[in-house]
Amino acid sequence: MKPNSSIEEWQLTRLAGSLGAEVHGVSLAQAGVREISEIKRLLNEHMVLFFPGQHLTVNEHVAFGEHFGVLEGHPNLTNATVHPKLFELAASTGGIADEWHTDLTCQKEPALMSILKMVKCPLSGGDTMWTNLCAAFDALSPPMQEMLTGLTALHDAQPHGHPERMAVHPVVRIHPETEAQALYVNEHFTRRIVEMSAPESEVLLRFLTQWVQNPRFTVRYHWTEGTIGMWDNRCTQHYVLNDFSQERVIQRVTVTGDRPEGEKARWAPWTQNPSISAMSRHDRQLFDYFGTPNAENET
Ligand SMILES: O=C(O)CCC(=O)C(=O)O
Ligand SMILES: [Fe+2]
Repeated sequence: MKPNSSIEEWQLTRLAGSLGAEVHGVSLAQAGVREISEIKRLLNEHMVLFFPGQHLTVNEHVAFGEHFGVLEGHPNLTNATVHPKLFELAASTGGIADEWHTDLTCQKEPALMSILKMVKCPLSGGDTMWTNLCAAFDALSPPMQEMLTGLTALHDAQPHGHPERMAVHPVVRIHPETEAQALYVNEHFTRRIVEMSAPESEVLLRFLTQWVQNPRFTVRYHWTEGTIGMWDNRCTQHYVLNDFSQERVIQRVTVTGDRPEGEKARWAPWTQNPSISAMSRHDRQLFDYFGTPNAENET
């Protein structure tokens, strides 16, 4: 990569109406304070950014990530062979994230940002899609918005074999920097609306997790090797298209997050109104998290 041109000379192309931009004219390996602060500003505006042709080494990738905060390993994947702060996903060993998700919302403090290097990709297929969770929230009707801001949801790591790893987050998350409201539930990790009965929760979650997939909120990116993609996990979800047969390998660093902020729940968890019946089995996970009725609520 050529040395950095001045920020005024970077070329930025928006990739869709809702989110996503590709940036040329910057060498991420040489990014200093001014470049990093401009990248943060652009990320707040576009939510996901792509920098083609960077070809960062593992150490450059880790160093670039460290400009944005403390890096964390992946709690559910043990691939420390490359670098303790970087993990690799290869399609041939099942590393295809073909379900819509925000990274690691099963944690109390979900990752703030993920920075991916496309190491090896098929010539066609294997694109990744992102969706803008603020646009998805804004497009809902006022009564739906009003109800959702008073709810919380339970997330778990069941898809990674750890249903006992749970966290409760607001259904509508307030972005700490832009203060925008984001619809913060996803089909991979979100299991239950805490304040609703199981059948109500199921219907509402199905609607919301499908709503965020509406094409008008999304961008789809076709990768080339050496591209760096970075996204803000506080206001997006993503999905990998499982439509390829050749090898696809990514390496990723993850910036540690903070506790998602939102309005306080306006209703008690469903566990506060227990009536023992055939339906009670659907509430078992809520009891595991909140304990017996009237126990202190952690959220
Ligand atoms: O492979 C990709 O494009 C994204 C994979 C993914 O979900 C992630 O790195 O968080
Ligand atoms: Fe992901």
